[in-house]
Amino acid sequence: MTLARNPLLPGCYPDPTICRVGEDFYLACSTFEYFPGLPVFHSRDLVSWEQIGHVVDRPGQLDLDGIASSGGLYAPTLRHHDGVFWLVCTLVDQQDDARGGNFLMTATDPAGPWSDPVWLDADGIDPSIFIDDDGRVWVHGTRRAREPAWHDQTEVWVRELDPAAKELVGPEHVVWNGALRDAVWAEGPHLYKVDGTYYLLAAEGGTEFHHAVSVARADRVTGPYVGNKGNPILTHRHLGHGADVVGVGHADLVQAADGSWWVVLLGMRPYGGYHYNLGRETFLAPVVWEDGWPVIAPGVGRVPAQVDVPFAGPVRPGVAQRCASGVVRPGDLRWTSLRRSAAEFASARGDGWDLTMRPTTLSEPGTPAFLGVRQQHQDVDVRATVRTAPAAGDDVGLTVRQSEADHVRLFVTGADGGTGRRVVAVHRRAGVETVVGELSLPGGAQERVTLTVCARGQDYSLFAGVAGDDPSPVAVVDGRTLDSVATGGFLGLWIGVYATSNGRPTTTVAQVEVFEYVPAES
Ligand code: 6LW
Repeated sequence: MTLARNPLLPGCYPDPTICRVGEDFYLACSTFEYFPGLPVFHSRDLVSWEQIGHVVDRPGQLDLDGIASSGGLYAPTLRHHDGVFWLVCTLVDQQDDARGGNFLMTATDPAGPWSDPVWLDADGIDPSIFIDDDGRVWVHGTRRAREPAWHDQTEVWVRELDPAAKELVGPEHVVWNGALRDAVWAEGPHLYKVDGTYYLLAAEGGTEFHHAVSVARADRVTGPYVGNKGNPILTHRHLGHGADVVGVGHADLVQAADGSWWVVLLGMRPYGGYHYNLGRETFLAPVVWEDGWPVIAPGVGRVPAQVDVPFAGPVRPGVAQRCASGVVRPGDLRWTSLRRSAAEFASARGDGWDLTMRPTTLSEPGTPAFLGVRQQHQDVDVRATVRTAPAAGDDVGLTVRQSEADHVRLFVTGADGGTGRRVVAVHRRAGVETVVGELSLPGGAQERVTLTVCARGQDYSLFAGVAGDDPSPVAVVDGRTLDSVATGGFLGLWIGVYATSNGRPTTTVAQVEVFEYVPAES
């Protein structure tokens, strides 16, 4: 027996999409304003996953400049046909509807390089792609209903794609509005063909507590689709807010080479009250077919904590995403910057980075000198040792980030006027900043300083000290102010390093000697 532990991908890996090529599975997720975007994972057994690259990973491929937090890259769909990987996705700019839209990228190697985007003549979000047995290609997606019968009613549309021209052609068919009356946000649609019948799997209820998965089927790809009387076929909303996993939805089906069926989907794990700081994570569940309908987690009816994957061999140690602990070195695919490549401001030095300080701050929708990783564990210590001689107003430090408006900063800065240095902790909450702790630092300007974020449940304890000395406590921040339940948006937390001159011209280079991510034993 080989058990997959849920979540498959802990931390902010929402809106999973999966496809299989022979014995190999590939999976991608949303990444919003982070760069590189759309991570691609590989597995041979659905149990252990290894990131192999990103779809959006080079300057000039896709413009994320100025995209506000929780905008950017929404809900991709990944498919494979005749040696080519197809990915459709949406670039969302919540401040400018005219920017972005739905696009198609292709690759022959899922690790990349991926093509530049081909923009599709389709509005809305959550595009998906289905290649029929006859080779015809059908794109589908969701948008607000043209004539809504209720608030937040959406409609799923289907339209053919000319695969050579990569253009939508022919009539558009509106095929679905959700299974239940007043069903909001019928989204994340995916079409499949099983034993000659077309199936539409879609989320509804919104990507929060009421999230659910529904399914419909039709004799023709363009419908009409008839909903399963058992809809929704999966939801956790009936488990209440105290459930260990909530908000399950946005599912994608896949059949393994041995004929078994599986689904990946997103869910959230609240802790310290109804707060999910790790964001929407990727989960796995088994599927069987009964009377021509998929049944998710038969006999259980919810996302299980562990999933037996009979066809999987022994889990290859060291590959699973969850084992990532210790020094996070340059080149680790977990590193992300904001909106543009970190190559603009960061260069690897040993186990760490040289960050060329920028005037841009974390509080604006730009590209500050920031590099971070997802918070993937409830209890974790993140430590960074920095070496800098900051002038007053030059900040180098650690941040726990939800968005420009909501984050915590623990940083070393030059003391006003003098040659000393101090450590300051700031909590930015809905755009309002509060200094929550300060510490004067002894020693000369070039001393090495170790900054630590110690997350235990919803207590984020901040420490600082000259490297090698016992760290001193600086502040404790309540994590319940940082998750998307408290702040809105679609993201889980990132923890990373940053350097800023707070709007002033600068040539300062801050050295991050080492960055460690160490989950606490639980
Ligand atoms: C995505 C939608 C959703 O486009 O949240 O999970 C949006 N549901 O399908 C952003 O992740």
